[in-house]
Amino acid sequence: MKRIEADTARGRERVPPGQYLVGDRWPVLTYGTTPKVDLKSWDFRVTGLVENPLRFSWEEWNELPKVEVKADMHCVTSWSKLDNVWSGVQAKHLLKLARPKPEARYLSAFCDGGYTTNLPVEELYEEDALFATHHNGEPLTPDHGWPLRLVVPRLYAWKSAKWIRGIELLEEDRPGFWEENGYHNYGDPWREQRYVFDE
Ligand SMILES: Nc1nc2c(c(=O)[nH]1)N[C@H]1C(S)=C(S)[C@@H](COP(=O)(O)O)O[C@H]1N2
Ligand SMILES: [Mo]
Repeated sequence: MKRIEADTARGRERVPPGQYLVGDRWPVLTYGTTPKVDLKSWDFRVTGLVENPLRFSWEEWNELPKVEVKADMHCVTSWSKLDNVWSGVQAKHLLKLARPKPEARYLSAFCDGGYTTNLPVEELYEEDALFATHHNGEPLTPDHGWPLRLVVPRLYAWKSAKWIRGIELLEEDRPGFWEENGYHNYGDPWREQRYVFDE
């Protein structure tokens, strides 16, 4: 398995301003309740502005090549958890399979339970962005996103959608759940882009 040590901070201060460390603890941050997921009806889709729309059953998903990514996690509510080892499918591998059209500049991630979040497409071409099934060698627990979550370590963790079921590639940006409810549209922890009024 390919191993990636993410320099999520890109040479800047490792812990972004205004964050504190939780050590080995891993808080659960969910709006609402943990959805029940049935692997028999589960699928993962790549839709919208792609040359090759994709749909995977759980069995098909598990045939995809895996990577391991070591990365930090920064929640907008100020906790950070360092050195998480995630494993799963590298996001850019999936994009290569789906072949985004030139006009696809944004994407919306959609989840069981109805949560959504938006990202510029280039964020999923970063080495450390992945769709993770495992954390520190163990399958994700239901509260942390089992069976699959997106992990985008360079941005605040609300972009790391749990229980993800797919991504839709878009020409125009489409704010997700928290982005519609006062969080910053992009969410760079090193620029403290927490809320809509932060630059
Ligand atoms: N589907 C879904 N994904 C989500 C959330 C959520 O409420 N629903 N919360 C986000 C927030 S605000 C954070 S900080 C992280 C927390 O992940 P954790 O609960 O595994 O620590 O998940 C993100 N992904
Ligand atoms: Mo968060």
